[in-house]
Amino acid sequence: MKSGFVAVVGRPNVGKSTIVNAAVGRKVAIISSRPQTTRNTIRGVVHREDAQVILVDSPGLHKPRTELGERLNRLVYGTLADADAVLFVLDAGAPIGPGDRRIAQRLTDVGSKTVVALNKIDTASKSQITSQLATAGAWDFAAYVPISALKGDGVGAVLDELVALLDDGPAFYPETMFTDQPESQVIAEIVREKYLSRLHEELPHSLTVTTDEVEVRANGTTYISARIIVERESQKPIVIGAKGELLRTVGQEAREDLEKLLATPVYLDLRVKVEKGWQDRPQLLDRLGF
Ligand SMILES: Nc1nc2c(ncn2[C@@H]2O[C@H](COP(=O)(O)OP(=O)(O)OP(=O)(O)O)[C@@H](O)[C@H]2O)c(=O)[nH]1
Ligand SMILES: [Mg+2]
Repeated sequence: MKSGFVAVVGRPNVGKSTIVNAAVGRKVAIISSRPQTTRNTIRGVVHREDAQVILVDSPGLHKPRTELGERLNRLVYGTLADADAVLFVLDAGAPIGPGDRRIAQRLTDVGSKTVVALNKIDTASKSQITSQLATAGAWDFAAYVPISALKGDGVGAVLDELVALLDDGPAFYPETMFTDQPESQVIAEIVREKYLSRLHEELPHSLTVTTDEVEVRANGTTYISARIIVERESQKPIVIGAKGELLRTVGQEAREDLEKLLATPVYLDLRVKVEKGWQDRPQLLDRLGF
């Protein structure tokens, strides 16, 4: 069988995580309409008859403005070195810009075997798609596939192109495994996802979540305690909401997802904490797992 690791790269918000979820066939990465949703590399495992493809989802590549941003970019470029192939994602609706060119240059320099997915074709016009393909075609990568990850169109074709670039190898993961994330990370990400769509402007970037405790109690309930961390005292009341309403709604929705995931009743204890300027504090970033 063919097998290998594929780094999924591209600018923020182009749909990398949506593609990974569609290819794996279940939700392994959270998704939102805001850039910088993904903050860790997440492996999603695609099991096929003829191949095992491990898609390494990563944070969008952007001009870093904080220590966190720098770390995320380094993380992504680091994954290229270990990858057998690369899936470079473009947004069909947004003209190819300097950010895309920088990534393309990097991939060419590293000599990565690359498939380009032109995503979101469901919202782009025919002429937009043609002109994007013509521009990107100048990079001379292995294949170019127009897709809509949202509708699932073309995702199989992308996988076929990637498999063609991989060598024969073993299955790295058992068939029952779809992601490499520890449970505590999946839990924290689910809580963060519930906030992303509800907060405006800069606040989503100022928020992170850590799981402090996961314990299955004698009565079969999983007790989970998680902390929502914000950067400023003024952000705390926003995250909690009037009369605690937002915190309650987020807790409720996250709990429903977690009960499905863990197949047990869940007691979710959420607290909000201020860590001043956490995105620029190296030691704190270490502790938070970045
Ligand atoms: N119309 C349309 N929207 C899409 C498609 N794929 C993804 N999206 C939307 O694009 C937004 C971003 O999707 P994500 O998968 O979170 O993007 P990402 O590249 O992982 O973003 P970061 O992790 O922030 O870098 C979400 O609102 C998705 O629903 C698509 O094929 N068509
Ligand atoms: Mg993502």
